[in-house]
Amino acid sequence: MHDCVIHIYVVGMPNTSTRPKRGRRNRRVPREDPARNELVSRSLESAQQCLFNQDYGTAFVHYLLVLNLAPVLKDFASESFRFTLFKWADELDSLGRIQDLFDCYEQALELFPTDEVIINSMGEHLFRMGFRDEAAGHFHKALKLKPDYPEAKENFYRVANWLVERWHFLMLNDRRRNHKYQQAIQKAVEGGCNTVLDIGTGTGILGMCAKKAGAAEVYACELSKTMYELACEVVTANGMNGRIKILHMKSLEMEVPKDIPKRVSLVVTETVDAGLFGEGIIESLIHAWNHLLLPPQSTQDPSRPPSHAGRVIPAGATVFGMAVQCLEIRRHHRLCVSEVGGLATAAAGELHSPVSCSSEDDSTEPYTTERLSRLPGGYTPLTEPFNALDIDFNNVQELEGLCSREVSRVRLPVTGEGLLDALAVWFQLHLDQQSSLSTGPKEDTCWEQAIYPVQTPHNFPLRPGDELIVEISCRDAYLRLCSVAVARDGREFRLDDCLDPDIPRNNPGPSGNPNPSLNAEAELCSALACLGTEQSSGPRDYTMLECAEMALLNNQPYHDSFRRALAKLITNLKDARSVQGPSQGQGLEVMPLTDPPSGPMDPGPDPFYVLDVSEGFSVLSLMAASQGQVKAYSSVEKTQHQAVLRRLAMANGVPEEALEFWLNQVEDEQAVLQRPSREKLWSAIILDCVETCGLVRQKLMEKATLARCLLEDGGQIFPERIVLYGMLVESDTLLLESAVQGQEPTLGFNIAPFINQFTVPVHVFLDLSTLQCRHLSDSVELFILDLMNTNANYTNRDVKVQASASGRVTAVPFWYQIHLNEEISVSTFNQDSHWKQAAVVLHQPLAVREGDWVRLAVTLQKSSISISASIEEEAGETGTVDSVKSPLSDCL
Ligand code: 44T
Repeated sequence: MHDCVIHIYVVGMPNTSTRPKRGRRNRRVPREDPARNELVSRSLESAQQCLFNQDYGTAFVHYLLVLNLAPVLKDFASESFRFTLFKWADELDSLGRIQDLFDCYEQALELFPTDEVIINSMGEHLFRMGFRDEAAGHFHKALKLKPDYPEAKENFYRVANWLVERWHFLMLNDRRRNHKYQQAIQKAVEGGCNTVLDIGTGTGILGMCAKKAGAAEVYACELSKTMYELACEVVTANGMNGRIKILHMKSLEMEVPKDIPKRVSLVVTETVDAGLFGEGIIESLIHAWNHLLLPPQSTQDPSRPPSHAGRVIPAGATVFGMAVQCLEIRRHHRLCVSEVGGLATAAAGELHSPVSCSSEDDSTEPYTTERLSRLPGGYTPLTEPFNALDIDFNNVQELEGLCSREVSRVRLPVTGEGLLDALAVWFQLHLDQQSSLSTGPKEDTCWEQAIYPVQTPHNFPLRPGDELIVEISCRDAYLRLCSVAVARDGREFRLDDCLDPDIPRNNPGPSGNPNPSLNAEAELCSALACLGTEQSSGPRDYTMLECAEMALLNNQPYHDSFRRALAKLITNLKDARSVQGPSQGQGLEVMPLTDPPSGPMDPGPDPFYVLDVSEGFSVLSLMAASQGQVKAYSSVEKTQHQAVLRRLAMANGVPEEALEFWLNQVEDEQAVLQRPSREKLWSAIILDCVETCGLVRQKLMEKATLARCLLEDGGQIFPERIVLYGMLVESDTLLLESAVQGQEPTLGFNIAPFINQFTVPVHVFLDLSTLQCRHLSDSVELFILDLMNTNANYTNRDVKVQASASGRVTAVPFWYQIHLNEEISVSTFNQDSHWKQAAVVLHQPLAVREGDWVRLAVTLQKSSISISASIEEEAGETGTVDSVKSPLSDCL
């Protein structure tokens, strides 16, 4: 690329730095210039030739030259130019030349600044490289330029959550919270705090409250670019432009007088997450007290007027904790099964989820978040709520001391019987002396609770009379709670170590209570024996799995279904081969496991080739290999994960050569779907078709089309078909999470129209079983995706469904039945599932009366679904009526 850049300068082409000014003096009438025309036409020819020769880098430079010299050719050459750009960008990407890649996009956008395809594609590169905010910004821009552009729409919907997180809607819809903050701010300002800084202003709401209350000077800072821009729009729309100074920066970077002229008397902030400290409030407030706030009201000199003292809203917080048993948490954080899909799991070694408060590992988070009241299967409290911490935000010494404070230990009387799965944490935020907000599980609040899962592999039933010993500390600005031991009958048992490796691990059963076949006392003894009374012997070796991967591994029905479907396929293929006569295969790497070869010279029958292209960790390939006479290829990428599969293979008698790691062999990850070798085809290809969030994976149908071409006669894609189901519901919760509701201004401010631009019609990661909603219909088949015959698919379908009750249809939640073959299927709406569900929130609620027929127009473009609903005026025929409109073109 660099030599090409030199070429550009030689011919004097303007690039970013030498862009001609658009001033009037520079605007010349283009002259006819034969030499220039000659250069243009030669370069265009070269561009086309290079493109033909697949020399995309040179083609790209020629196109740049042509289009800069002769902008009139833009229309004519735009398609080829884009094509060249995308090809060249892919090459640069695979060469790791990231700067060059983005330079090319910048140059392309100089030429085509409003080209939504280029902007969207740049977003995709940014996204792949982990620049999610920037990527989301590009998708948003592409969509603004062309609202119907399906690729940008799909991309935007998938990432809008990073731009404007969904909780903004919840918080703005939470009137009680808004009102309490407003009151506290108003009181403080009226009491004399007249210079205010809003840290983490979001939409600008707290800053506007301060201004409205009469504060003389209001400043606000916001680190997210999108939120900062939104706050500027909102403040202007509310006539406060110039009266609130908004800064796009992290409060920690602010200085007096550079950013604000002098120290302020009030800091307002709601930079708290479910675990209180996760947004860095401790660090921000220490910095604010040291650099941005007036000194606090001192007890020695209480006469100092509030305008001369500094204070913070919220004034402080009280943190609570509680130990719980919860199957839903357990199956996402610990291995709960000793066997899955016919494979014994003991050899997997210790598996952890990435959520651990004890680990030093940077890749772990100390807690996850859940709304306890909405967890499927509920939870059982094992202790009373306990006070874990009190913190005064107006005391800088206390804030500074927090992280250097010694680890404190609390002993909690166990009040309930059950397995210890997690500590749940919530807090009360004291806005001032009078008013507070609680994020507790029993409150009617939009807040989630912080969940500190227990990661130990032991099954440890607690019972009343025990004492649970919990350590509380603050490290890296996170509050950490860790259950360390149980005191029973005067002895203390550590929870974080298993000193005797000979004692079998006692996996907690997936169904809740300790294995009922063991008598309770034996269960207890084995659990206790597993726990040392000594000091821990240091960190053990473990492998990390994502929470969804852990839940998948714990999902026995899913794996059993695959096992049966694979076995059936292999049997059919064997039968077919025996009809055709003995195989002529060569290069037979795999011996049959069940039917050993008769002599050393006999290589045995040709194996069946099975490819599993599941994303992340999957044991399906190993299950296939364990069928015998199968050579399985796994797409598991991480070395640690491959090691787990190798250990499982060995422990389950699967020969080493029966399982290979496909991505170690294919050079280019894009080429993941190809033949096992030139002369062979796959007997089965396992496609991972639904993401954990509840959406169809991107490019699924393209993959299926390709996969079909790589199958041997009688071979199969798993799944062969997926069927989308949905139902009509009335759910206010879904509305509250998707947009600021109602016509009324929020606290008197006009905010909704601005933030609602970031409304996304498809909600993901829903738990339909606990979603607060009224069902207004039975479930109905919405769409079929046939992976074995993609020609049979379509993009639009009308479905009629009858309302089973009167109400307002606000959303259509959906899920999938994944058909492995004619008889065997798994559902993504199932209590053992690692999948969540998704829902389309209707643009406008639709009022229905019981018995009405509703027509749902379902569209699947790429892999993004949209649904609109209308009342069917004509009396409907019974059942659902489909009208297939346009065929889904085969993507290859
Ligand atoms: N989540 C609540 C967190 N910021 C709340 O960029 C509650 C989650 C939640 N700006 C479900 C329900 C709920 N300087 O825009 C953000 C962030 C910004 C800063 C400047 C700083 N030092 C910071 C720190 C953060 O502040 C805004 C709010 S942060 C947290 C909000 C309804 N799930």
